[in-house]
Amino acid sequence: MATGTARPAESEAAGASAHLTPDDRVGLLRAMLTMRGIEERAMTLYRQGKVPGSFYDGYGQEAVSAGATWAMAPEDRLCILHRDLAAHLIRGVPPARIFAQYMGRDGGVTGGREGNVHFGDRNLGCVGMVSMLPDMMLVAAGMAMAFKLRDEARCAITWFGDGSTSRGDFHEAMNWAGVQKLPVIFVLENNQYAYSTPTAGQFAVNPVERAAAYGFPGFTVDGNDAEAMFEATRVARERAIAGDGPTLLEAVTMRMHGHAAHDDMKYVPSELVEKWRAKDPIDLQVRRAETLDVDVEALRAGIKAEIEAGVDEALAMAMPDGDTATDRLFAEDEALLSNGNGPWSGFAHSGDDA
Ligand SMILES: Cc1ncc(C[n+]2csc(CCOP(=O)(O)OP(=O)(O)O)c2C)c(N)n1
Ligand SMILES: [Mg+2]
Repeated sequence: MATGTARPAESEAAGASAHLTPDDRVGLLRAMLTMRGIEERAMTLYRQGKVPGSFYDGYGQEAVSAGATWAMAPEDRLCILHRDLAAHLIRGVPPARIFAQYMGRDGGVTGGREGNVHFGDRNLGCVGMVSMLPDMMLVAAGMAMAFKLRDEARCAITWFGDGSTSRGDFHEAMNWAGVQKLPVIFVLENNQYAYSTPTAGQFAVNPVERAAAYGFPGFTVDGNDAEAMFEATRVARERAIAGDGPTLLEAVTMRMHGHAAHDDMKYVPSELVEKWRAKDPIDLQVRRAETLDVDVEALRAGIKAEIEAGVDEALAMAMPDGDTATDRLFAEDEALLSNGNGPWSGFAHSGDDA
């Protein structure tokens, strides 16, 4: 089974995929700028005491969720983790609902039942994550099993961190997916740390190499290049839809902030952070957009205005009615999961609910 590095870009401006239109390439930049802008603004709200609990972000990792989600069709299903906000945005969750989610408002995705980590809009094909890591690998494999049994041309994807590769659930999901040739994509978000544990303390052999032992390919991808992430995921999806089984993608990136807002990450050498700052995924996509004659400053200004409007909208929303706390614990006469937007031009057609 293949293990290796997904094809690098021929040149920075040319990008990493012939399957992206200029609009797609700007769309990827927009998604990443929106993710970063929302998370930076939300950190301020957190410090003002308006976001309960803690606050987790994906600063510097925006390309991993943006690029991979761009390759997914509306009828595909996503298990999104705590540093993957761009996936929610691309599937169609607007900034106001994200801020409302973080602040526990009625208009948030879970209507005040969770904060900034465990949520997913099932009406957009997104499954809210459970905290035990990496259990969403098993959920994604289960959904892929259903697609296979129903003979549907659909695919499931999930993200998980380097830390969770040491758990038994990783083995179970990889093994079953390999045995059954399930249409599932596993994205290992290798951001060098699991809380304070560096990868050197996590595994002796890079987990991307384990894919071969389960009978399917594993590829290392530049996780700070949204177009490379898109291309690797597009290929993995085509393989899944063709019935050839799963793919493991190792997205190499860096956790640029602490594990969460409370963590000053004193244990991370500052030279390492600075080395990765020079490889910022947004800077790369900005340089590409400039070769397409995009007015990046106007794009940034428009996104900033959307974010501020989203904050105002969310702040004006009511807190949930406490009497509804036990509502929605069980599914009642409603579709469990509906489709998302999947705006990649190859999926311009949007399927009906399923
Ligand atoms: C089974 C399990 N053990 C411990 C935790 C607590 N925990 C939450 S996030 C985290 C670190 C995860 O690191 P990694 O998988 O590398 O993801 P990252 O946060 O770096 O994106 C830990 C230990 C958990 N959620 N689940
Ligand atoms: Mg990690």
